[in-house]
Parts: sequence; C-alpha cells; structure tokens
Amino acid sequence: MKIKNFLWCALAVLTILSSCSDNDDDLKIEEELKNIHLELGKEITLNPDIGDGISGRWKMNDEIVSEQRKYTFKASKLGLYEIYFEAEKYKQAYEIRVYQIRKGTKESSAYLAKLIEYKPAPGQFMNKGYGLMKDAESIIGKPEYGMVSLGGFGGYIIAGFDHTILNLNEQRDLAVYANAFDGSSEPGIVMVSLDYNGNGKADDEWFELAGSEYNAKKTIHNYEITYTNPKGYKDVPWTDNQGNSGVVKINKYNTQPYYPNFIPEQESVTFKGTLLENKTDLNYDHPKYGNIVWNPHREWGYADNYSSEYNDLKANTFDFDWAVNNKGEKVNLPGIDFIKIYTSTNVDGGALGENSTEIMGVADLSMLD
Ligand SMILES: [Ca+2]
Ligand SMILES: [Ca+2]
Ligand SMILES: [Ca+2]
Repeated sequence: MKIKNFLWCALAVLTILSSCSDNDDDLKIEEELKNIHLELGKEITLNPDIGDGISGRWKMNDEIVSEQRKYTFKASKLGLYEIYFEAEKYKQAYEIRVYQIRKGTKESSAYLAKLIEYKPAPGQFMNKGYGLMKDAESIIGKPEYGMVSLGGFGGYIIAGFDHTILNLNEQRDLAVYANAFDGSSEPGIVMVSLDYNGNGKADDEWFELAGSEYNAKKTIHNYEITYTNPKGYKDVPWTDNQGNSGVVKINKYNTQPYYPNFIPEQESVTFKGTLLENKTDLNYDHPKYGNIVWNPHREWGYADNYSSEYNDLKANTFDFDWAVNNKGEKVNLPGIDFIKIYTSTNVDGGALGENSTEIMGVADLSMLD
C-alpha cells in the first residue's frame, strides 16, 4: 500500500514537472540587452517594447525600484547601472552608462594632448628609432615627422585628448595618421574609451571600433600571444592561445635586441586582442618592381592601412558608431576621451620583417577644416 502511494505520488510529480516544461516552451522570454548612454544630470524614460497591457516590476541591483509600466531613470553619480523590467513572461535588461563630457574650447587641441602608455610588442624597430619612448611622445600634437612603431601583434599605444571628442551623427569622428602606401598596409585596431569615472585616467571600459573584417571568418577574437625575451639580438619566440608558436625573426638591417627593453615585463609579455587574417604575399609579382613582399590593404576601419581614402588624407578615418563592447554588442558611444591602437596581425613579412603598425598622430575631425 505504501509503495503504491509512493509510486502514485512520483507519477504525479513527474506529470507536474513535464507539464511545467511544456509551459516553458510557450514562454516568450525577451532578454535583449539595451545599451544606453545618459549624460550626468539628464533623465531617460524606459518603456520596454514587449506589448501593451503587461504589468511587471523594475529592478536595479536586484531591488525593486518601481512597479509601473514605464520607469524614469536619473543618476546623481557616474557609473554603469544595470536595470531590468521583469514580468511573468518577459525580461528586458538595460545597461545604462552615465557619463560626463569635457567640452572643447577655442584653446583645445585638435590632436592628441597626452601620451598615457606605450607598450610595443617585439619587433625590428624596438630600442632604436621608431621604437623608443621619445618616438611614442612624437604622436602628441600635429603629425609632422615623428612616428612610432607598435611592434608585432598586440603592441599598443594609449593616448588622450584635452577634451571629449563627440560622436558626430553619420560622420567620421577621428583620423589616425600613419605611413601606409600601396602594398604596405600594417593594420592596427583602434579602441576608444570615455572617462566614465571622471578621474582623468584611462582606466575605464574600452570599445573596439569594428572595422571591415570584424565579422570575417578568419578573424580571431580574444586572441592571445606571449613573447619571451631571448635577451640580446636573437629571434624572439612566441606562443599563442590557438596552439601555435613561432619567432619574430631578426634581420641583418637591425642588429639590436628586438624585445623592448623599457617595458616592465622583462621575462615575457602577453598581449590580447582581435587578430586579423594574414594576407601578406611573400612572392607578389609586381608589374613594375618584380618579385616583392606585398602587404595588401583592408577595406576600412584600420590604422596604417592604405584604404581608398588614405592617399588623399594620409590617414584613416573612424566613426564612433562602429564601437562594440567585448561581447560584440553595439554601444552607441556619445564621445571619447582616450584612444588605444594596437598591431592586429601576427605576420612574418620575410625580407620586410614583421608587420607592425606605425602611427604619426591622431586628430579630432570636427576641429579640422
Ligand atoms: Ca560619428
Ligand atoms: Ca577614468
Ligand atoms: Ca606601416
């Protein structure tokens, strides 16, 4: 008798469970994340687009903040706020970044005002011309003669402006000057950041400006490479998180150590980022110059890249509307305070040495004629 009862109960439980899961299949769960930027002191009314007549509650940090259908949000402090609207069958999440801008004045510079960090990867120009701290400083102000090399994949430079560069509607916002020419493109990825916490430091979330190859099949996101210091004028070994290994080769034209001797990491250094496909042709048959190494350009959205606009501008232009977060979601940036540029290929260019992005300067396009 007891066993019979138990079996009946067990059957009843199973039935309830399976009917619950049937119901689950019918639920419409809306979990699309809305990325919103809100200027400090301003307010926004959130109204989830999940049909009329649905009541629910608003939560912030897991605490209920409203039980109305619409919710007006205003923050008195800078920062990232995670808010969601929750109803029986729906959930709509919002990420609100509350920011402030530093308005430009007549005295503002159109060009970079401050070098924040220079951490190049190993390369043939390290520890000599184009690969010294003074070269990094040369990208401040109007681009003239100075130029900096970022070395192999991942090597980067971080710099800031004396004002927030606003995102112009349906226009390019930024120009990056480099030394590309036809057959000599060494694409660098541009990342941007707003001083969200208002401390003047580049310690805030970075966004990649997604170029033409961001979604390409052979692009590897979250690529990581580690270079080991061979101590001296020797090939620099590397390993990556794809199971590959190799060396940054030394050549006879540059006979100094290729591992940068001024970065804090003197045993090994790891760089992370988006890796673009190696498109270098080591045996390109040029109609005029014969057999040469050819580094072709990418369509758009990279620095040191001979794209269609490059010959006229001596620069590549960028739109903050291309910004994506580390999940690849568009972020609707209102402007930026900081820029980071890194070499986005891991290429042994034969006689030309490794591919390394070079930079001469960066400009706020709204301030140029
Ligand atoms: Ca824009
Ligand atoms: Ca900051
Ligand atoms: Ca170059």
